[in-house]
Amino acid sequence: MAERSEDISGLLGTRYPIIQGGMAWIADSSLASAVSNGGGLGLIAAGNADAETVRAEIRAARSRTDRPFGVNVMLMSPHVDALMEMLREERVAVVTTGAGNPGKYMGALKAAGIKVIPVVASVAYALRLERNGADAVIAEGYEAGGHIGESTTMALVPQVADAVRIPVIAAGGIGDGRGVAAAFMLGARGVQVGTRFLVAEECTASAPYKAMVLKAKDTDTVATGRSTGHPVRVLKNLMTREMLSLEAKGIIDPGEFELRMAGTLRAAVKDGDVERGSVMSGQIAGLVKKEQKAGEIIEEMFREAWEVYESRIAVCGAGRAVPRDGQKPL
Ligand code: TUI
Repeated sequence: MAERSEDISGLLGTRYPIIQGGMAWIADSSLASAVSNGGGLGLIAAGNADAETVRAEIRAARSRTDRPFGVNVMLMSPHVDALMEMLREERVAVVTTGAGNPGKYMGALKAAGIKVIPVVASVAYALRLERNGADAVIAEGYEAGGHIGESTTMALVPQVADAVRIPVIAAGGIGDGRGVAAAFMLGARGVQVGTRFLVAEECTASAPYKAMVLKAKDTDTVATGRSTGHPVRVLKNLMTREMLSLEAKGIIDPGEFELRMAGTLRAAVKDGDVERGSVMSGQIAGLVKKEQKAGEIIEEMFREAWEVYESRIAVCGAGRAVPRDGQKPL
């Protein structure tokens, strides 16, 4: 087992301890191979795609990179059983999971030599998956885009890090080197970044989707779908105004809500309909200001993380035996 103090680059076989978020419809072989070539772990998001579509993406990624990459499985997918079987055949390096419990697939994936890294939104769930054999967990906070839990990254990461022995990867609200440094201070041994990679040059999301992320302010995301029990963070637009109003009035039942949302992520990502579509994004969109190559994003984030660690740690007075005003410490 890895030493407790090591970051996850050894586990992942990457240069840097960073995973790209498994963003449905967005995270394809183009983005995944660019992130892997840039020193992180790229992910292909299976979303609701069928197994053969995802297999083709895996093969396309293999033609673009020799580095390891992974596949994110969204456990609410109707194709999940066939997907898991295909992933074992393809022997992908890493499988991350979201929006559900991967417990029943864990044994078979591990037997095929695949590293399994589930996303968790609570301590209890992290502990359960550690017992089931997870290689690491991604503790994803409320700041994240897409389907979200209740706890913030700031509160969730240290509590999960205290509870489990496997590495914890922080996700939700991490968009630059300050976020990376903060995540490690909270006990994480790696980060997962989604929103910042939405505007990577190699990201194939529609131009209007990218433009909306680049223009977003700190307060521009909202969580729709609370009434269904599956809140989803998106950028505010015509669709969110309509759906939030229906939810607030209590005049839409969960089934009808899900029906109306079907296809809206695809509409935003592929057709560029950013008014009626779901423009999933994390709260950190407000600091994402320029399009860059995925590899540049990674290099910049880790360079900044070192710089801010060295410059900010002194500001908080860490290690100061006597306060600056000369008084005795409390
Ligand atoms: O999965 C995500 N984010 C996603 S999935 C997605 S696709 C989608 N599209 C439309 C509607 C809904 C989803 C978009 N964004 N993040 C990982 C994540 N997983 N966040 C929270 C969770 C989670 C929540 C509850 C994982 C497990 C869980 O409970 C499992 C259990 O059995 O207790």
